[in-house]
Amino acid sequence: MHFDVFTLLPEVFEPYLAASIMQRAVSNRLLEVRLHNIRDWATDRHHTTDDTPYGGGGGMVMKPDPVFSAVESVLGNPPGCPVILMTPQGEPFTQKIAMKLAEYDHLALICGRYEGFDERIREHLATHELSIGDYVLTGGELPALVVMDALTRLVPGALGDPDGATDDSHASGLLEYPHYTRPVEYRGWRVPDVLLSGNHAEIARWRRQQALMRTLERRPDLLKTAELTPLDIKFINSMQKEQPDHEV
Ligand code: 9D3
Repeated sequence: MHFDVFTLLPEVFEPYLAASIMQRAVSNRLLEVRLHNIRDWATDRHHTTDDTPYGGGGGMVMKPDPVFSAVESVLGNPPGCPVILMTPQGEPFTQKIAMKLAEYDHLALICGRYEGFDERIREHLATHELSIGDYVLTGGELPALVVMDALTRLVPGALGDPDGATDDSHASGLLEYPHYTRPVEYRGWRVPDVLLSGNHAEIARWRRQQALMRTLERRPDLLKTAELTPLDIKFINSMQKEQPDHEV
């Protein structure tokens, strides 16, 4: 997987890339991240990358020329790979989108500062627009790292673990069951007896029920698309008789 990142703050990527599992993927030649400072393509004396909005109003807008020049000089015209614009107006990023994007071996990511991009960047340069959720950040750099991190762990071998992210495919679309490790008692809080029983069928049933309860409590929206067996549905219905405050 190869990323070209266009940003006004390339230095913010370096410590995360150097410290995380992403570094190992870089060392193993499974991942390559090239950082490009959009300011290097600003041609005026002050290397201006933003300007005031036509029509007035507050805030500053990313100028088109430095962004087009940066992307086209690195990737050509047309760029030849998807060009993803990180923007609060983009499609909400999900694991499904991550899996789709992981099919490409080369992606460009554009990060903005200021209030937004000149519309011509979205219309004539970007092929995709992504948001990472409904909260306001100061720029697209953390969102770009989030997207690269999620895609990196989908690159075969990048997790080190031989099963790796393929294990995600065993996920049923439910929240996870509770995990415990040693000691069996910590500050008087005991690990549930069922997990110490050695009865693997019983453990599997308990974990499934915990996952279903937790999903019903915290993310009932997920139950609409989760893969549920008739037994799961029976269990959920019995839960709802006890605590009927959730819509499914
Ligand atoms: C006044 C309207 N604001 C939009 C909510 C303007 C604005 C605020 C912050 C425009 C850009 C930004 C900086 N954020 C991003 O560039 C960004 C982002 C985000 O803030 N949240 C979630 N995903 C993303 S992707 C890029």
